[in-house]
Amino acid sequence: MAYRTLTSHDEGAVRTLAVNRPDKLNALDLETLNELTLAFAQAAQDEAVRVVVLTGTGEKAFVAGADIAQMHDYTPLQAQSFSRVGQALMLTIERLGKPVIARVQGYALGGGMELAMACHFRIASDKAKFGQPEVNLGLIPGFGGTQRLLRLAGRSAALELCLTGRQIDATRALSLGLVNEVVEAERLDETVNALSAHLAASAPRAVAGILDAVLAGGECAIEQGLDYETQAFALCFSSEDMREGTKAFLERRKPQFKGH
Ligand code: CO8
Repeated sequence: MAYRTLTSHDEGAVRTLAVNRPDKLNALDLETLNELTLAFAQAAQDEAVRVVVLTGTGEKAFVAGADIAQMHDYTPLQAQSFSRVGQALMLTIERLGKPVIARVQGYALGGGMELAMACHFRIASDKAKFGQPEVNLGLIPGFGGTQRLLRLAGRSAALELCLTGRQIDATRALSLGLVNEVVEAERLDETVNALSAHLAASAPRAVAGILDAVLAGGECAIEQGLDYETQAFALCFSSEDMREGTKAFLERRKPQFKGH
């Protein structure tokens, strides 16, 4: 499938999607949101894809936010629709059932930070910058930023970043729990590749169960969350990989997961 605003390439079971508007610092216009939604839906359906890496083209930006030029003339109803398209994309990513790694090499601002927060891992270069600068535009985050930042980093960080609109560097993002790891820019690809290879070799039924139990179960009362965990746990027993994983342990060898 050819995209106008994205690039997509597969290496083994890892699909890398890159927002490809480097002259606009990969800002998210409506077409990009729609193409990302399609690309993630296809990655979800394609059994050969076990892990998705999401990044931006060029060194300068992961994604510098929603496209301000496009938003400038929006009516409230267009803004509502734009926000809903963005929020649906973020939910599609979050509930993909396969791990999604944000490879953040530069600016992750506004909608870009929201996009990174919808992913399951954020690996950042030491040159990355994060922020929710919407308040500086007379706006608030509209792709789920107030909610995901609150859940990832707590109320004080969410209020600080959203109310000041300040940029923070990767080290501060790490200290807030916003990113998983910060590495030198030159080591970003090798770090992302090692993580994606590790995840791609895992049993997909178990991986999907963990994502579901943590993400869906984590939003409920503990009794319902525990029920999610029980259902996901039980479902693993339908997979050949679970028999293989436990057998390999008993036979003191490494498991060979086949994805069934
Ligand atoms: N939208 C559109 N174009 C952008 C954006 C953006 N978010 N960011 C950068 N660009 C464009 C610039 O206009 C410029 O284009 P051109 O060369 O045609 O003039 C090009 O990218 C390069 O940018 P700069 O010249 O500004 O590069 P600098 O190195 O000087 O600055 C910055 C880099 C600091 C990242 C700067 O570009 C910047 O501040 N960008 C905007 C960051 C921002 O405010 N992001 C938040 C946007 S609002 C948002 O994301 C809301 C999400 C929810 C929406 C839901 C609404 C309904």
